[in-house]
Amino acid sequence: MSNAGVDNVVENNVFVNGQKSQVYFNPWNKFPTSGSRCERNVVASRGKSADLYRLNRFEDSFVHFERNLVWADGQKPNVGGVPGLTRRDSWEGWLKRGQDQGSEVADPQFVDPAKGDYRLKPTSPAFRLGFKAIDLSTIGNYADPDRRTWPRPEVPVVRDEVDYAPTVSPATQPALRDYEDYAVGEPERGAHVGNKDAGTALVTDETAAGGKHSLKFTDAAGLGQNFLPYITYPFELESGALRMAFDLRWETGALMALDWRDDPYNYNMGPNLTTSADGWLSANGKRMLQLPVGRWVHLEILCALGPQATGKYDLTLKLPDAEPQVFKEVACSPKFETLNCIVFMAVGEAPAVFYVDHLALRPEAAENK
Ligand SMILES: [Ca+2]
Repeated sequence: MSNAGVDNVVENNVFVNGQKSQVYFNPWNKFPTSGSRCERNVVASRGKSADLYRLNRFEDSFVHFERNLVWADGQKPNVGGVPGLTRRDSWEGWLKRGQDQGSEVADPQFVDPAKGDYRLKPTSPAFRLGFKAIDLSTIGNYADPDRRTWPRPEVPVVRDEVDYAPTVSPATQPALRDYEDYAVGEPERGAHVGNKDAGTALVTDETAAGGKHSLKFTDAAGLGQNFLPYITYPFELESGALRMAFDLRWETGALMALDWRDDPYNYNMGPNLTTSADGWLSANGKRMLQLPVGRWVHLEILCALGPQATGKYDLTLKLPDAEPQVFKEVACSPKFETLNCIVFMAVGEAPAVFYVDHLALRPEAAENK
Protein backbone atom coordinates (compact mmCIF):
# COMPACT_ATOMS: atom_id res chain seq x y z
CA MET A 1 0.00 0.00 0.00
CA SER A 2 1.20 3.44 -0.87
CA ASN A 3 -0.39 6.58 0.58
CA ALA A 4 0.31 9.44 -1.83
CA GLY A 5 3.94 10.05 -2.89
CA VAL A 6 5.82 11.01 -6.02
CA ASP A 7 7.91 8.83 -8.36
CA ASN A 8 7.75 5.66 -6.30
CA VAL A 9 8.85 2.53 -8.15
CA VAL A 10 7.21 -0.79 -7.34
CA GLU A 11 8.96 -3.44 -9.40
CA ASN A 12 9.84 -7.10 -9.35
CA ASN A 13 7.68 -8.04 -6.37
CA VAL A 14 5.39 -10.97 -5.72
CA PHE A 15 2.08 -9.85 -4.20
CA VAL A 16 -0.18 -12.72 -3.35
CA ASN A 17 -3.45 -13.48 -1.57
CA GLY A 18 -4.17 -10.15 0.08
CA GLN A 19 -7.66 -10.56 1.46
CA LYS A 20 -9.02 -7.27 0.15
CA SER A 21 -6.52 -6.15 -2.45
CA GLN A 22 -3.01 -7.01 -3.62
CA VAL A 23 -1.72 -3.58 -4.62
CA TYR A 24 -3.19 -0.44 -3.07
CA PHE A 25 -2.47 3.15 -4.11
CA ASN A 26 -4.27 5.81 -2.12
CA PRO A 27 -3.93 9.55 -2.76
CA TRP A 28 -4.04 12.02 0.12
CA ASN A 29 -5.40 15.46 -0.48
CA LYS A 30 -2.65 17.28 1.36
CA PHE A 31 0.25 15.45 -0.33
CA PRO A 32 1.14 15.22 -4.02
CA THR A 33 0.55 11.92 -5.79
CA SER A 34 2.14 11.45 -9.20
CA GLY A 35 4.63 9.68 -11.41
CA SER A 36 4.84 6.33 -9.63
CA ARG A 37 5.41 3.12 -11.57
CA CYS A 38 4.24 -0.41 -10.89
CA GLU A 39 6.06 -2.76 -13.26
CA ARG A 40 7.18 -6.36 -13.70
CA ASN A 41 5.38 -7.59 -10.60
CA VAL A 42 3.55 -10.83 -10.02
CA VAL A 43 0.15 -10.00 -8.57
CA ALA A 44 -2.05 -12.95 -7.71
CA SER A 45 -5.07 -13.67 -5.56
CA ARG A 46 -7.39 -16.57 -4.94
CA GLY A 47 -10.41 -15.23 -6.68
CA LYS A 48 -13.04 -12.68 -7.33
CA SER A 49 -13.73 -11.53 -3.80
CA ALA A 50 -10.42 -9.65 -3.56
CA ASP A 51 -9.35 -6.73 -5.71
CA LEU A 52 -6.24 -7.09 -7.82
CA TYR A 53 -5.60 -3.37 -7.40
CA ARG A 54 -7.36 -0.88 -5.15
CA LEU A 55 -6.82 2.60 -6.62
CA ASN A 56 -8.80 5.21 -4.77
CA ARG A 57 -9.90 8.25 -6.79
CA PHE A 58 -7.45 7.12 -9.41
CA GLU A 59 -5.98 9.35 -12.10
CA ASP A 60 -3.55 8.00 -14.70
CA SER A 61 -0.91 10.53 -13.64
CA PHE A 62 -0.73 8.86 -10.20
CA VAL A 63 0.73 5.49 -11.19
CA HIS A 64 1.62 3.77 -14.44
CA PHE A 65 1.24 0.00 -14.56
CA GLU A 66 3.13 -2.08 -17.12
CA ARG A 67 4.32 -5.64 -17.82
CA ASN A 68 2.80 -7.18 -14.71
CA LEU A 69 1.75 -10.79 -14.50
CA VAL A 70 -1.67 -10.84 -12.89
CA TRP A 71 -3.87 -13.75 -11.86
CA ALA A 72 -7.16 -14.01 -10.01
CA ASP A 73 -7.30 -17.80 -9.94
CA GLY A 74 -8.82 -17.98 -13.40
CA GLN A 75 -11.41 -15.27 -12.72
CA LYS A 76 -11.47 -11.83 -14.25
CA PRO A 77 -9.21 -9.49 -12.21
CA ASN A 78 -10.95 -6.63 -10.38
CA VAL A 79 -9.55 -3.13 -10.42
CA GLY A 80 -11.35 -1.20 -7.71
CA GLY A 81 -11.78 2.49 -7.09
CA VAL A 82 -11.10 3.91 -10.54
CA PRO A 83 -13.76 6.49 -11.37
CA GLY A 84 -15.80 5.40 -14.36
CA LEU A 85 -14.82 1.72 -14.21
CA THR A 86 -17.62 -0.63 -13.28
CA ARG A 87 -16.49 -3.60 -11.31
CA ARG A 88 -17.72 -6.23 -13.72
CA ASP A 89 -15.73 -4.80 -16.66
CA SER A 90 -12.96 -3.16 -14.70
CA TRP A 91 -10.07 -5.10 -16.22
CA GLU A 92 -11.09 -4.40 -19.83
CA GLY A 93 -11.77 -0.76 -18.96
CA TRP A 94 -8.40 -0.54 -17.23
CA LEU A 95 -6.55 -1.82 -20.31
CA LYS A 96 -8.47 0.60 -22.52
CA ARG A 97 -7.05 3.49 -20.50
CA GLY A 98 -3.61 2.39 -21.65
CA GLN A 99 -2.70 0.89 -18.29
CA ASP A 100 -1.00 -2.50 -17.89
CA GLN A 101 0.30 -2.54 -21.45
CA GLY A 102 2.45 -5.61 -21.97
CA SER A 103 0.92 -7.25 -18.90
CA GLU A 104 -0.53 -10.73 -18.97
CA VAL A 105 -3.33 -12.53 -17.18
CA ALA A 106 -1.89 -15.99 -16.59
CA ASP A 107 -1.12 -18.49 -13.84
CA PRO A 108 2.22 -17.41 -12.32
CA GLN A 109 3.14 -21.08 -11.69
CA PHE A 110 4.23 -20.91 -8.08
CA VAL A 111 6.38 -23.83 -6.97
CA ASP A 112 4.13 -25.00 -4.11
CA PRO A 113 1.72 -22.32 -2.91
CA ALA A 114 -0.15 -24.75 -0.62
CA LYS A 115 3.06 -25.00 1.41
CA GLY A 116 3.82 -21.29 1.16
CA ASP A 117 6.47 -21.69 -1.52
CA TYR A 118 5.89 -18.77 -3.85
CA ARG A 119 9.03 -19.13 -5.91
CA LEU A 120 8.26 -19.32 -9.60
CA LYS A 121 8.76 -22.36 -11.76
CA PRO A 122 11.22 -21.77 -14.61
CA THR A 123 8.33 -21.93 -17.08
CA SER A 124 6.46 -19.03 -15.41
CA PRO A 125 5.29 -16.42 -17.93
CA ALA A 126 6.57 -13.76 -15.50
CA PHE A 127 10.11 -14.27 -16.75
CA ARG A 128 9.00 -13.46 -20.27
CA LEU A 129 7.75 -10.10 -18.94
CA GLY A 130 11.10 -9.27 -17.42
CA PHE A 131 10.63 -10.56 -13.87
CA LYS A 132 13.92 -11.53 -12.22
CA ALA A 133 13.89 -14.46 -9.81
CA ILE A 134 14.18 -13.31 -6.19
CA ASP A 135 16.84 -14.89 -3.97
CA LEU A 136 14.81 -15.92 -0.92
CA SER A 137 17.76 -17.25 1.06
CA THR A 138 18.28 -13.92 2.81
CA ILE A 139 14.61 -13.16 3.39
CA GLY A 140 12.73 -14.10 6.51
CA ASN A 141 13.86 -15.27 9.93
CA TYR A 142 17.31 -16.78 9.76
CA ALA A 143 20.26 -16.84 12.12
CA ASP A 144 22.84 -14.15 11.58
CA PRO A 145 25.47 -12.62 13.83
CA ASP A 146 24.02 -9.20 13.06
CA ARG A 147 20.64 -10.24 14.39
CA ARG A 148 20.08 -10.12 18.10
CA THR A 149 16.65 -11.60 18.45
CA TRP A 150 15.87 -13.90 15.52
CA PRO A 151 15.35 -16.74 15.38
CA ARG A 152 14.01 -17.24 18.90
CA PRO A 153 12.87 -20.86 19.05
CA GLU A 154 11.56 -20.29 22.57
CA VAL A 155 8.99 -17.83 21.23
CA PRO A 156 6.27 -19.49 19.19
CA VAL A 157 5.32 -17.63 16.05
CA VAL A 158 1.59 -17.07 16.19
CA ARG A 159 -0.09 -16.19 12.98
CA ASP A 160 -3.67 -15.19 12.68
CA GLU A 161 -5.57 -17.94 10.89
CA VAL A 162 -7.51 -15.28 9.05
CA ASP A 163 -4.31 -14.30 7.22
CA TYR A 164 -4.44 -17.62 5.41
CA ALA A 165 -8.15 -18.19 5.05
CA PRO A 166 -9.79 -17.22 1.79
CA THR A 167 -12.29 -14.43 2.18
CA VAL A 168 -15.72 -15.75 2.97
CA SER A 169 -17.79 -15.57 -0.16
CA PRO A 170 -19.99 -12.51 0.14
CA ALA A 171 -22.77 -14.57 -1.40
CA THR A 172 -23.14 -16.29 1.97
CA GLN A 173 -25.04 -13.52 3.74
CA PRO A 174 -27.67 -15.32 5.82
CA ALA A 175 -31.13 -15.08 4.25
CA LEU A 176 -32.70 -13.77 7.46
CA ARG A 177 -31.39 -12.23 10.64
CA ASP A 178 -33.77 -11.95 13.58
CA TYR A 179 -30.99 -11.39 16.13
CA GLU A 180 -32.55 -13.87 18.56
CA ASP A 181 -29.38 -16.00 18.70
CA TYR A 182 -27.18 -12.95 19.24
CA ALA A 183 -26.09 -11.81 22.69
CA VAL A 184 -27.19 -8.37 23.82
CA GLY A 185 -24.32 -6.02 22.95
CA GLU A 186 -23.02 -8.23 20.16
CA PRO A 187 -22.11 -6.54 16.85
CA GLU A 188 -23.59 -7.67 13.53
CA ARG A 189 -22.16 -10.86 12.04
CA GLY A 190 -20.89 -11.30 8.49
CA ALA A 191 -20.48 -7.55 8.13
CA HIS A 192 -18.04 -4.76 8.80
CA VAL A 193 -19.17 -2.74 11.81
CA GLY A 194 -18.02 0.83 12.42
CA ASN A 195 -18.49 1.73 16.08
CA LYS A 196 -16.78 4.66 17.75
CA ASP A 197 -17.13 5.95 21.29
CA ALA A 198 -20.83 6.43 22.02
CA GLY A 199 -21.76 5.78 18.38
CA THR A 200 -22.62 2.09 18.17
CA ALA A 201 -24.56 -0.47 16.16
CA LEU A 202 -25.16 -3.41 18.50
CA VAL A 203 -27.83 -5.96 19.34
CA THR A 204 -30.25 -4.86 22.05
CA ASP A 205 -33.19 -6.28 23.99
CA GLU A 206 -34.85 -2.88 24.44
CA THR A 207 -37.30 -3.56 21.63
CA ALA A 208 -37.87 -6.00 18.78
CA ALA A 209 -40.15 -6.39 15.81
CA GLY A 210 -40.23 -10.08 16.65
CA GLY A 211 -38.78 -12.07 19.54
CA LYS A 212 -36.69 -10.15 22.06
CA HIS A 213 -33.72 -8.78 20.13
CA SER A 214 -33.09 -6.21 17.43
CA LEU A 215 -30.17 -4.20 16.13
CA LYS A 216 -29.83 -0.75 17.66
CA PHE A 217 -28.04 2.15 15.96
CA THR A 218 -27.04 4.77 18.50
CA ASP A 219 -25.86 8.05 17.03
CA ALA A 220 -23.92 10.59 19.06
CA ALA A 221 -22.24 13.96 18.79
CA GLY A 222 -18.52 14.33 18.24
CA LEU A 223 -17.81 11.04 16.46
CA GLY A 224 -15.55 12.79 13.95
CA GLN A 225 -17.21 11.22 10.90
CA ASN A 226 -20.89 11.64 10.28
CA PHE A 227 -21.25 8.10 8.81
CA LEU A 228 -20.48 6.55 12.21
CA PRO A 229 -21.85 4.21 13.40
CA TYR A 230 -22.34 2.03 10.33
CA ILE A 231 -22.67 -1.58 9.21
CA THR A 232 -21.48 -2.71 5.79
CA TYR A 233 -22.76 -6.00 4.38
CA PRO A 234 -20.44 -7.28 1.65
CA PHE A 235 -21.87 -8.72 -1.54
CA GLU A 236 -20.62 -9.75 -4.92
CA LEU A 237 -23.74 -9.87 -7.01
CA GLU A 238 -23.49 -9.19 -10.73
CA SER A 239 -26.73 -10.66 -12.02
CA GLY A 240 -30.21 -11.64 -10.98
CA ALA A 241 -31.89 -9.51 -8.34
CA LEU A 242 -31.67 -8.92 -4.61
CA ARG A 243 -34.68 -8.62 -2.37
CA MET A 244 -33.92 -6.80 0.87
CA ALA A 245 -36.55 -6.66 3.60
CA PHE A 246 -36.29 -5.29 7.11
CA ASP A 247 -38.28 -3.81 9.94
CA LEU A 248 -37.32 -0.32 11.05
CA ARG A 249 -38.22 1.46 14.24
CA TRP A 250 -37.45 5.12 13.88
CA GLU A 251 -37.08 7.43 16.87
CA THR A 252 -37.25 11.20 16.79
CA GLY A 253 -34.26 12.91 15.23
CA ALA A 254 -32.60 9.78 13.85
CA LEU A 255 -30.92 10.25 10.49
CA MET A 256 -30.77 6.80 8.97
CA ALA A 257 -29.11 6.20 5.62
CA LEU A 258 -29.15 2.96 3.69
CA ASP A 259 -27.02 2.66 0.54
CA TRP A 260 -26.69 -0.06 -2.08
CA ARG A 261 -23.30 0.53 -3.69
CA ASP A 262 -21.45 -0.92 -6.65
CA ASP A 263 -18.11 -0.02 -5.07
CA PRO A 264 -17.28 0.64 -1.40
CA TYR A 265 -15.98 4.17 -2.03
CA ASN A 266 -16.47 5.49 -5.54
CA TYR A 267 -19.93 4.18 -6.06
CA ASN A 268 -22.87 4.67 -8.31
CA MET A 269 -25.77 4.80 -5.89
CA GLY A 270 -28.29 2.01 -6.15
CA PRO A 271 -31.35 1.97 -3.91
CA ASN A 272 -30.92 4.53 -1.15
CA LEU A 273 -33.22 5.27 1.78
CA THR A 274 -32.81 8.14 4.22
CA THR A 275 -34.80 9.57 7.09
CA SER A 276 -34.97 13.23 8.01
CA ALA A 277 -34.96 14.48 11.59
CA ASP A 278 -38.77 14.77 11.45
CA GLY A 279 -39.24 11.27 10.11
CA TRP A 280 -39.68 11.74 6.37
CA LEU A 281 -38.48 8.70 4.54
CA SER A 282 -36.92 9.48 1.17
CA ALA A 283 -35.94 7.03 -1.56
CA ASN A 284 -33.00 8.32 -3.63
CA GLY A 285 -33.89 11.84 -2.63
CA LYS A 286 -37.62 11.52 -3.28
CA ARG A 287 -39.94 11.97 -0.29
CA MET A 288 -42.16 8.92 0.22
CA LEU A 289 -43.95 9.14 3.54
CA GLN A 290 -43.54 10.17 7.15
CA LEU A 291 -42.62 7.45 9.61
CA PRO A 292 -44.43 7.16 12.92
CA VAL A 293 -42.24 7.63 15.99
CA GLY A 294 -41.35 4.52 17.93
CA ARG A 295 -43.35 2.09 15.78
CA TRP A 296 -42.09 -0.80 13.67
CA VAL A 297 -42.54 -0.35 9.94
CA HIS A 298 -41.71 -2.91 7.26
CA LEU A 299 -39.66 -2.07 4.18
CA GLU A 300 -38.77 -4.08 1.11
CA ILE A 301 -36.49 -3.27 -1.79
CA LEU A 302 -36.30 -5.37 -4.93
CA CYS A 303 -33.64 -4.40 -7.45
CA ALA A 304 -32.43 -6.21 -10.55
CA LEU A 305 -28.70 -6.40 -11.16
CA GLY A 306 -26.22 -6.96 -13.96
CA PRO A 307 -27.66 -7.27 -17.46
CA GLN A 308 -31.16 -7.00 -15.96
CA ALA A 309 -30.43 -3.73 -14.13
CA THR A 310 -32.67 -0.84 -15.17
CA GLY A 311 -31.57 1.98 -12.87
CA LYS A 312 -34.85 1.49 -11.04
CA TYR A 313 -36.15 -0.59 -8.16
CA ASP A 314 -39.37 -1.41 -6.40
CA LEU A 315 -39.97 -0.23 -2.85
CA THR A 316 -42.68 -1.51 -0.53
CA LEU A 317 -43.51 0.29 2.71
CA LYS A 318 -45.88 -1.00 5.32
CA LEU A 319 -46.85 1.23 8.21
CA PRO A 320 -48.46 -0.30 11.31
CA ASP A 321 -52.14 -1.13 10.88
CA ALA A 322 -52.07 -0.20 7.19
CA GLU A 323 -51.93 -1.92 3.84
CA PRO A 324 -48.50 -2.08 2.18
CA GLN A 325 -47.77 0.76 -0.22
CA VAL A 326 -45.83 -0.23 -3.31
CA PHE A 327 -43.70 2.29 -5.16
CA LYS A 328 -42.72 0.82 -8.52
CA GLU A 329 -39.65 1.82 -10.48
CA VAL A 330 -38.05 4.28 -8.09
CA ALA A 331 -35.05 5.79 -9.90
CA CYS A 332 -31.50 5.24 -8.68
CA SER A 333 -28.26 5.75 -10.63
CA PRO A 334 -28.68 4.43 -14.19
CA LYS A 335 -25.09 3.16 -13.88
CA PHE A 336 -25.87 1.00 -10.86
CA GLU A 337 -25.59 -2.60 -12.07
CA THR A 338 -23.62 -4.65 -9.60
CA LEU A 339 -23.88 -4.88 -5.84
CA ASN A 340 -20.66 -4.64 -3.86
CA CYS A 341 -22.09 -3.76 -0.47
CA ILE A 342 -25.12 -2.55 1.45
CA VAL A 343 -24.42 0.02 4.15
CA PHE A 344 -26.60 1.10 7.06
CA MET A 345 -25.43 4.35 8.67
CA ALA A 346 -26.60 6.70 11.37
CA VAL A 347 -25.55 9.96 9.72
CA GLY A 348 -26.68 12.47 12.34
CA GLU A 349 -24.36 14.47 14.54
CA ALA A 350 -26.48 14.40 17.67
CA PRO A 351 -27.80 11.66 19.97
CA ALA A 352 -30.58 9.65 18.27
CA VAL A 353 -31.47 6.00 17.76
CA PHE A 354 -33.15 3.67 15.32
CA TYR A 355 -33.64 -0.08 15.36
CA VAL A 356 -33.57 -2.76 12.68
CA ASP A 357 -34.98 -6.28 12.92
CA HIS A 358 -35.84 -9.18 10.59
CA LEU A 359 -33.17 -8.22 8.10
CA ALA A 360 -33.60 -10.40 5.02
CA LEU A 361 -31.14 -10.34 2.12
CA ARG A 362 -32.29 -12.77 -0.54
CA PRO A 363 -30.72 -13.05 -3.99
CA GLU A 364 -33.25 -14.08 -6.63
CA ALA A 365 -33.02 -15.20 -10.20
CA ALA A 366 -33.94 -12.30 -12.45
CA GLU A 367 -36.99 -14.06 -13.87
CA ASN A 368 -38.63 -13.88 -10.44
CA LYS A 369 -38.67 -10.12 -10.65
CA1 LIG B 1 -35.79 -10.00 16.67
